[in-house]
Amino acid sequence: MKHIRPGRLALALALALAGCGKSESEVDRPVADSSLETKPGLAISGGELVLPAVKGHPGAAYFTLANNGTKPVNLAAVTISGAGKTEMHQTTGGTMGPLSQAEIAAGASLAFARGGNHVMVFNLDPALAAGGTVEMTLTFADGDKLSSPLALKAAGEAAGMDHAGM
Ligand SMILES: [Cu+2]
Repeated sequence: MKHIRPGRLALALALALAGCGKSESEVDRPVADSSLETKPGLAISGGELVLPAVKGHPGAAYFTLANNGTKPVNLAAVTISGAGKTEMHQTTGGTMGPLSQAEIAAGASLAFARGGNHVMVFNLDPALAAGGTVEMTLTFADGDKLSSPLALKAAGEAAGMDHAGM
């Protein structure tokens, strides 16, 4: 489990609140940081964060990570701006449990999708609302990072897995 340093969280929150959706990539970042947040050959698509029906409950994030590179990659952790804690989960036989690391072979992709793998998102900023975006950062076993926006969705827009009962 990786803890978000308070300073980093505050910065991420400020970026999320200042951003107006599509212009997030235009936000100035220190040069050293921006080089860490892209990983050649990898692409994130369909990123969304389904907000909990009841504030204070966990939400769930979904996305697809495609490895178009020539080497396997190991996804080790996911962090999301505006969230206190995240956990990768996998669903097997109707039971969900922690997913500590996921290897994606060259040419393969890994889907976090409703009813399957998902990222559980705890301690969400109560100010987050459907229609906005937050920034997700993936951390790989080799220390590389990759960032992508997640579209915020209301719980009602989610079909399938319900985390509110947990
Ligand atoms: Cu879960």
